[in-house]
Amino acid sequence: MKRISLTQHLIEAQRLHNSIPAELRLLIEVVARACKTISHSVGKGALGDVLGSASSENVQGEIQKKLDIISNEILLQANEWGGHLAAMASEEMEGIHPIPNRYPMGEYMLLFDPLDGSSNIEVNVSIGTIFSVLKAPEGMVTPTEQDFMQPGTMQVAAGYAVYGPQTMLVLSTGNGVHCFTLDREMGSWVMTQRDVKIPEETSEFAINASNARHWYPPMQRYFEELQAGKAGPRGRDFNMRWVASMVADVHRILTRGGIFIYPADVRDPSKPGKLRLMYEANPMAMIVEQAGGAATDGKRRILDIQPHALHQRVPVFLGSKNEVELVTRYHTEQL
Ligand code: AHM
Ligand code: MG
Repeated sequence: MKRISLTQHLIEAQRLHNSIPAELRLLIEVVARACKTISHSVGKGALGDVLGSASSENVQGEIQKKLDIISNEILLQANEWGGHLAAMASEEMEGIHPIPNRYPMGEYMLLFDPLDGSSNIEVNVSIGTIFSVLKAPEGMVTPTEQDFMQPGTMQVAAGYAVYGPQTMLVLSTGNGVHCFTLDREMGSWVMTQRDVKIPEETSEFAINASNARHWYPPMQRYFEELQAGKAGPRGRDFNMRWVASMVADVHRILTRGGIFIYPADVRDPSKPGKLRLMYEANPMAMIVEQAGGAATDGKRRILDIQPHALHQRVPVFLGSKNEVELVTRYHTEQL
């Protein structure tokens, strides 16, 4: 296979299909460059003094890790000055981050989870960055939180970087999903998989089963049937994997199929699930759908959800189509 770089891929997509406007291409390249910088910091570990907790909490009341803050800063600084953005929003910041007046304002808005899977930092397990790109509403002068309240179908690009044994960037601009591996010597992103597709059938699931006793009945039923294996109603055995980094779990599903679930549970109805719609569920749902999979909140398509708050949480069921449809049916049958 003739290797092409991320830049070449984006320029060709712009030229041949006119699918990527020049400003969006610039934006993606800047995000990709920031991910390279984050990957470098992650790779330094203790040598770079980047491990451990910072002495602060984020808006969700979670203790921030040093790398959460470093990664957030890297993304903010990289994206402020290019003239392609109007505002940014991050899982690690309470409010939106409008582009400072000293820089020109562009037509896109960027949302990100700067460092997903933070609990895995110290144990040297894969972590990542997730991002989503929206267009600023027509005629917007001063960006507000309200301008970000667009359903996931409005995303013009989404992707993630996974910092694992290899650093990879997975991207969709609405024309399939393509994967790029970071060539560490050359410092460039090289396409290593084009138009990835998730198998429709799977016998592998990813869920934090330690929460099982708190789940609602449809989820309990689905899980019990998976566990029953060959002898149960599903008639086959299922394997389980849970990395506790959504990027790593989704990347596995993209590679060999599977279903990823973070359901709501009975503990705190104001927090339906753990994952955030704008920074995690929406971008991953776009990637998964573009790869032929499905993504729901148990009842509806995630990409159709009209957001009402920047940091809102949603239950997430995504991956191989047949499995996502089945567990979604179990939930909707109960309505
Ligand atoms: P984070 O963005 O604060 O790292 O939290 C999100 C992560 C996901 O990557 C992962 O799927 C999930 O939290 C793991 O949760 P749990 O610790 O309950 O297994
Ligand atoms: Mg996260």
